Amino acid sequence: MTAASAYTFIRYSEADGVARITLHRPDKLNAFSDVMFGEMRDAMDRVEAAAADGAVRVLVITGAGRGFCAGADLAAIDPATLGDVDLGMVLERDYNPMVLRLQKLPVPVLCAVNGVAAGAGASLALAGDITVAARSANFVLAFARIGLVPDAGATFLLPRRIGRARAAGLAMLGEKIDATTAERWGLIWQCVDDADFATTIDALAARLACAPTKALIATRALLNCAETSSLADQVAAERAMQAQAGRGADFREGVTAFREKRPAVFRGR
Ligand code: T3D
Repeated sequence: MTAASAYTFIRYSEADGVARITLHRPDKLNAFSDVMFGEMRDAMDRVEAAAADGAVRVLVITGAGRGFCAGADLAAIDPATLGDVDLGMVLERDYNPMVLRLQKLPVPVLCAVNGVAAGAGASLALAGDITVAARSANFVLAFARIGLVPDAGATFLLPRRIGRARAAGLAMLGEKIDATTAERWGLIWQCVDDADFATTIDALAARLACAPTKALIATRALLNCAETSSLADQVAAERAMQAQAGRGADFREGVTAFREKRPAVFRGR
């Protein structure tokens, strides 16, 4: 079943268990705007609603045109108000809830980085569960170039993915790294040739749409709490999550399929 709808600055569709949000402001490399944030909130409401009845089991986020997302819309800033606007409030209202909510969605989030990901656009690219980039894409922590600090979770995610030295280099020098380097450094899961990008994303999304969704979401929660917990706390958390997974229909199906030497058919329960 396919359902698609157009907002102003994003496109949203659902088909075969896959929800897709396409940032759609290609002439501005999909820079964020107030309207886009509102549309993202609405789209995430829809993902949650569709996930509740099992119609959606993965969310793909990508960009239209040659960019993934260029971060904050710098053109929208009124030069007369520079220095007067509380950017902290802007983060609190728009960026932080978006990033935090992505990590709370009941389905895995696949960020498909089709082109440049800059500033908070790079943060968004890292905020999903799995990030795959086209070889021509690149990542630039552009914040220092305009006198800002990295935001939207970048200072949390970057050092954990690539280590402090590389995180500091990227954030303080504001240099671009290409997708091949991003993969080599462990910033993203995979970099694929442009010609294979769309099919790779579709195949990965289809695979995640047939995965044991609840177990994947519990895995995300465990990976997230591992960032700050002790080994003792972490094995306790694994115990609790595994107890839950062990009662799930997908575990029964997984073991049955293994014994019957056939592929498992997971229902995400
Ligand atoms: O206020 C708040 O919201 C606080 C939160 C801040 C979070 C942040 O994200 S701060 C960081 C903001 N982003 C940037 O600083 C990135 C700015 N863009 C660039 O550095 C470059 O455009 C890129 C490295 C991303 C790509 O370079 P390139 O050469 O491939 O493309 P381009 O020619 O620079 O850009 C193409 C068009 O997109 C161009 O428009 P034009 O001149 O053809 O009409 C350019 O102005 C526009 N564009 C690119 N980035 C933005 C943008 N328009 C508005 N805002 C942008 N961020």
